[in-house]
Amino acid sequence: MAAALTPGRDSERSSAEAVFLDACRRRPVPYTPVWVMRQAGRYLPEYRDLRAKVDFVTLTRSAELAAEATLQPLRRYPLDAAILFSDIMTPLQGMGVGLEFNPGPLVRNPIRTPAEVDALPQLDPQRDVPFVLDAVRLVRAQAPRGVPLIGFAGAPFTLLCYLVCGRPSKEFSEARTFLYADPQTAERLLDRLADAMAAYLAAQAAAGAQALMLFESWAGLLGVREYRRFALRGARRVVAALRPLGVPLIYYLNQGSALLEAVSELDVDVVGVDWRSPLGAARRALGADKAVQGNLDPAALFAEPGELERHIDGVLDEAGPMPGHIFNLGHGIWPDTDPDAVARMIDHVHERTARGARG
Ligand code: 1CP
Repeated sequence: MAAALTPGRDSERSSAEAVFLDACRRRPVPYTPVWVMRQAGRYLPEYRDLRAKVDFVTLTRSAELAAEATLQPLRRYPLDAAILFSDIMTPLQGMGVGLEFNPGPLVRNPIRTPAEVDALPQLDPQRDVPFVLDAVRLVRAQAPRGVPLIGFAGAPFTLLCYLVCGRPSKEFSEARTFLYADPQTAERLLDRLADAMAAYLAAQAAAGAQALMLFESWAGLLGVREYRRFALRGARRVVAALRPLGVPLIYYLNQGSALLEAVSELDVDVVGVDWRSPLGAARRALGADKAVQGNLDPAALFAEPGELERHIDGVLDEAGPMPGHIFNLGHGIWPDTDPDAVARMIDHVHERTARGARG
């Protein structure tokens, strides 16, 4: 049965779509929706089969293959949302940044000088990443049960970390020293990245993405003053450009316990929280006008089944009875996770939170 593609009254929409999008907007839902960060990935044998045939870049630059990877976890599990299979660096590659993945992103010529920042071209999504927009359309046409699709991008500061350092890192020290050594150039780079990601996310929404998410994986490395000056500035600029679209906006912040009060100023619908902050405390810091997403420790999926249920219950109890919780892990799922543990997690969240039929 075809999912309704136009917004309508809740009763006209398929239920999975309504449940996830209603939870983003803090409306009452019949059960707590659940999806998993990095739900398409190496813990799934079907993803490993796909990767045995093609490399990661080919996977992200082919609309059919990216759509297939997006749909794999939806066929296996009763998930309440899909996330486009791509990478935060894919649009930068479209802008001409030389990149390899092994497995994390490696930037051939890191960007550090004012001239290098100014030479970064603007992103034209239709011209530079048409395969991403085609993948969005294919997923929308094929998603089972009317499951809604989340489009995403890297938040500007997190992209800056890879562009300046050139590779994954624990400390991203060159990126952080850059903020102190040349703050004006850092701000210019963040503004450029913000404009590019705003165009990229708007194009994903126009192609059919029903919610948009910014991944701020590394801003937790910053103190609150630098977070506000650099990371929040970039995220605000993206959010301001997207707000008029009327699509729910999600901001995931890793290691952000000390930054949640600053995040409360960001005009998003949902904040994704890592496992270090209990959701009750996160809700208090963020205020009543934001939904929360998270935040089971990815390591908890390695617990015995009964223990896993207790850890899930702990997250649900922290989230509390008020509307506006989307269950997820606190960061991406680990590649050596047992796929059956994921099935048990999703079923337990649905069963534990079932609130009976609602109109
Ligand atoms: O070999 C492979 O299969 C490549 C591994 C891989 C995968 C499966 C990479 C390289 N990226 C991805 C997909 C991906 N990346 C998705 C898919 C959609 C889904 O969630 O199912 C998403 C949303 C991302 C986003 C991403 N990439 C983030 C933000 C989220 C997070 O985990 O914090 C980051 C930081 C990246 C960079 C990146 N790309 C790949 C890796 C291994 C990394 C992390 C490197 C590092 O630790 O710095």
